Amino acid sequence: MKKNLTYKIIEKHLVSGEMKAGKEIAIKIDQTLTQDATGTMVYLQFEAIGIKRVQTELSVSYVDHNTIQTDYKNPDDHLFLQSFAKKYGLYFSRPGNGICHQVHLERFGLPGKTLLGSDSHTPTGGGLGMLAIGAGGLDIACAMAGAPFTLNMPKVIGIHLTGSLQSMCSAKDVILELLRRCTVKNGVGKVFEYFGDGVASLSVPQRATITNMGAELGVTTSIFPSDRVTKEWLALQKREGWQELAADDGAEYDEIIDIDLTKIEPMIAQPHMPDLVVPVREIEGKKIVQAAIGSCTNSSINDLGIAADILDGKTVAPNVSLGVAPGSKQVYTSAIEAGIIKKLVKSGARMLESACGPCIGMGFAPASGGASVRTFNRNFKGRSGTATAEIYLASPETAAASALYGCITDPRKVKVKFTDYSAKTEINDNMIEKPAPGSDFDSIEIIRGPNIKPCPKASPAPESFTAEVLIKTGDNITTDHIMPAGTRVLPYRSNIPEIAKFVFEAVSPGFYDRAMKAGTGVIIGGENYGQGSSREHAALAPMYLGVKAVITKSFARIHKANLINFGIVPLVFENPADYDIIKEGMSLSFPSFLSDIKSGKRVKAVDPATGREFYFVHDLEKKGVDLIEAGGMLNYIFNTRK
Ligand code: MIC
Ligand code: SF4
Repeated sequence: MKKNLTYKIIEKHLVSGEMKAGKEIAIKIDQTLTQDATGTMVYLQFEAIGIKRVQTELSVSYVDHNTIQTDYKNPDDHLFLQSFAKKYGLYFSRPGNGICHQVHLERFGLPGKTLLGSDSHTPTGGGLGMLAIGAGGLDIACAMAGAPFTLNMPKVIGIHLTGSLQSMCSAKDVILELLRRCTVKNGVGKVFEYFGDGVASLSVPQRATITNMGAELGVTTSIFPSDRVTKEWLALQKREGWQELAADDGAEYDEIIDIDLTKIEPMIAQPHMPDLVVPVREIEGKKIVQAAIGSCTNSSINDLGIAADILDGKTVAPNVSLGVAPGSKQVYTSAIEAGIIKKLVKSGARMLESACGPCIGMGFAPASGGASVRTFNRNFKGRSGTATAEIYLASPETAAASALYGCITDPRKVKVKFTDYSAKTEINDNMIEKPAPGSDFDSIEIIRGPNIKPCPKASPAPESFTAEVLIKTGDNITTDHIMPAGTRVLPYRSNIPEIAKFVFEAVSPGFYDRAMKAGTGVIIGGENYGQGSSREHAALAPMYLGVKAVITKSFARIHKANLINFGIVPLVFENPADYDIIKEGMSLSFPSFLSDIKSGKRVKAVDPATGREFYFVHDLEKKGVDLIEAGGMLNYIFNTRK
């Protein structure tokens, strides 16, 4: 059998299961990463599991999401994370050192390794030939404790690249084109593996832009081969550990998608979904109030350099505020040395911290009703911090050209000769703390501020219950809808009772009060429920509010796993027409809930008002059933240990 690269890496890491698409497998995890907004819960859970030191080859704790620090909550989290890393054997990337995915790519990622991260854009590492997967925090805690990661063996889709990009067309346009073709929901259960002659024309950061935003396709991960380009890039980073990795010639793929890079043109995602993609030329001229360059998708030195070269000697349009956030301290200092920052600041750009910032609604929100062109990866409604804002996603070329002209602009109208800044890379790891050496870890004290509350546990699954339908949503509900982020909410990531008050806040005001009153609830959803981020708070907080089951037409991968980890059953309508019959506010009785789950795939519910029966199905395998029965992963671990 001619093997694809994904197959080869999984085979090397396989702990159990059969490598057949859709079958449950478990793989060894070499590296983990967390960021602060998900990390505090991960480490509280790791503490609860009770292992003394991390068991992976390498685990890194980053601080990049909550860096605004309007009060004690965020800095308290940072101190907790820092002290935790020291005690348990992790590297700690201090606030200011940059966005986890960019820093991990630069400083830790290695071809052929598996990486599990508590952030959905962990597949950025696929740009280096890693098998890098985003997951919920509890899965990361378990991987750090040495447990293999369980997933369904994905289908592998070969993305066949030919040709090379034309001037002003970029890697971002490639992934936007794929989003246009495949949409946000068709990647579930798949890996996108890139191959073909076109690969060599893309740099590692360009590849990483593509694999990063594969998250928006819903794929398990995306991966590029590791070739000479990878080797040279790692050498630039003064890193060792390169190895050549590629699919066998003529390798088998479940499907092949052809992309001729030469034909790619500037693309843009319109509000409010990353797959509402059109060529930039089709919506040229739309006035904007803001442009932003950065985020884990496009914040490498060349991304900033492109903007600087376009804006060099000119001034940002008077109606536009341009924000630039370098992806890492390394990018920032290198860009200073290369003169990029000077060009940007002279043109009127506002330099932002090396952090997620506006991508997750932490500052730099657009004006009311304003349009903003961002090089980011998500444009869900309200995520920017302004409910009425219109967020467009595009390349650095398009964002900079639009900032210059004050309206959405096809960058091909700007004539610039770009400099390749990658050789300017300056290395200095002084903001990365190494795990403490020695053996007196017990004496290291964990610093725990008042906002850090223990992770709540679910109760074991009941045999029967009656629940209120707390909400009925449409398709493509994101985790930002379920558990919003931004300056008001993110500071409570370590405090579930408080953050639970924000569940479905914008979609269904009063959800929290209804859930508290009902005591036991279920959620009804449409297709691709829970797409977007890996935040387990979107499962943990509903669990805390008494949600026992989420019943949908289909689920996004990470959210579904998070629900199971916290003892909430993900169910799918056996008869999709029942979606129209079940209404918000009605009751549903589950007369034999646990027995149904354990004995087969069908769960029965009854409307007590009419006696009408409904059937829902689950696809849990043995481990999933055990987790539900126990009331989630933490209970399961404790029970099996007894
Ligand atoms: C995001 O981009 O939505 C986030 C914020 O990075 C999340 C993680 C989180 O909610 O903390 C993600 O992508 O997983
Ligand atoms: Fe941070 Fe945005 Fe990337 Fe999420 S998508 S990790 S918020 S930069």
